[in-house]
Amino acid sequence: MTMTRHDGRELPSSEITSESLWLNRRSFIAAAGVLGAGLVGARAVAANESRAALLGTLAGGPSSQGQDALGKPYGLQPNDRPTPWEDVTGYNNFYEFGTGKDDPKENSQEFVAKPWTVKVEGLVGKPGNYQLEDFLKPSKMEDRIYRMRCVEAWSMVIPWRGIPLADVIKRAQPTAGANFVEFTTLLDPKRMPGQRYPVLDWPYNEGLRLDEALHPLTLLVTGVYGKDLPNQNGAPLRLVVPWKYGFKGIKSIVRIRLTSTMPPTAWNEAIPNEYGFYANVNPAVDHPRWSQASERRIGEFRRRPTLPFNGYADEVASLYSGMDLRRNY
Ligand SMILES: Nc1nc2c(c(=O)[nH]1)N[C@H]1C(S)=C(S)[C@@H](COP(=O)(O)O)O[C@H]1N2
Ligand SMILES: [Mo]
Repeated sequence: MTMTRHDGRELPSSEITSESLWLNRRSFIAAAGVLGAGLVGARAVAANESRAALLGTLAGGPSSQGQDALGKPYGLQPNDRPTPWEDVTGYNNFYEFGTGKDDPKENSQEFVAKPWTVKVEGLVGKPGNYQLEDFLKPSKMEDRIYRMRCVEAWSMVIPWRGIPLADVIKRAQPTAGANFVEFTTLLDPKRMPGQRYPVLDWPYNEGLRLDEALHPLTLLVTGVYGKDLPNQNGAPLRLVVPWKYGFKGIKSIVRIRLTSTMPPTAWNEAIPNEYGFYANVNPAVDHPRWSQASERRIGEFRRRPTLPFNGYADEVASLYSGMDLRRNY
């Protein structure tokens, strides 16, 4: 087996860092304690079930000793352990490849995420249509371990690799009227079989307020566990916003557009009373159909309390001062 590194170099399997080595190298908890955690409750849903039934299945999406871009430790909590590779890459939400948790891995194996182009457009002084390699080249790759809390009340701890979204936005030079950033997933039903079914109004789209997009915790991700993103995790480029529910982390991005008004977002359009634009992790505001007060960490059996802003309140709560977070869910 060979693996292409993000700089394009082919790595022989002897050079591919195994999960356990990778963890040890970073002086994380010995991988032994992390492995062996089975999956509970994974449920496959046929891709052609009725839209209502499918929508009903979306109930849902963590700190370390790392340094963040703010220059201070944002640390995993002492009881946060990186979720095993098998779970991070085998228990997924990516409806373009089916709605079951094991569908994305199973149905995305033939997807080829190369070559890939990313458009940057809208209210910017420097729009562009970039080959992914050129798009990434000016930025420094960073490794960040973030908790991910799905709105379905499960969570993981994932070692991502990527670049600050702020780099990309600043390079594009937003013009005076730019207030929001819209992201769009590839639309290609030939390559993304789930798009042949009207589960969502394809292509999947997402959005952030400009200040959220510029926040140093917000990442454009190209890798996980030091390897290129597997297809099921959103290859070759996806968003990660750790204080928001997982559905904000749009996968396989082909377009980034700066806008003056709040952009439409896939889940908000589908079920507006359940999924808002902000989608900040908030244990005090329940989903209409289940509690958000606690979560199941994949691989663990006892539920744990969900933290405001998914544990990143010190970094991001000030973005929302003066806002009613019950109304702006
Ligand atoms: N394009 C697209 N992006 C998506 C989704 C999707 O169905 N399509 N699912 C979202 C949801 S609900 C979650 S929880 C995360 C899951 O990311 P992961 O599978 O890498 O853990 O991806 C998000 N990004
Ligand atoms: Mo999710």
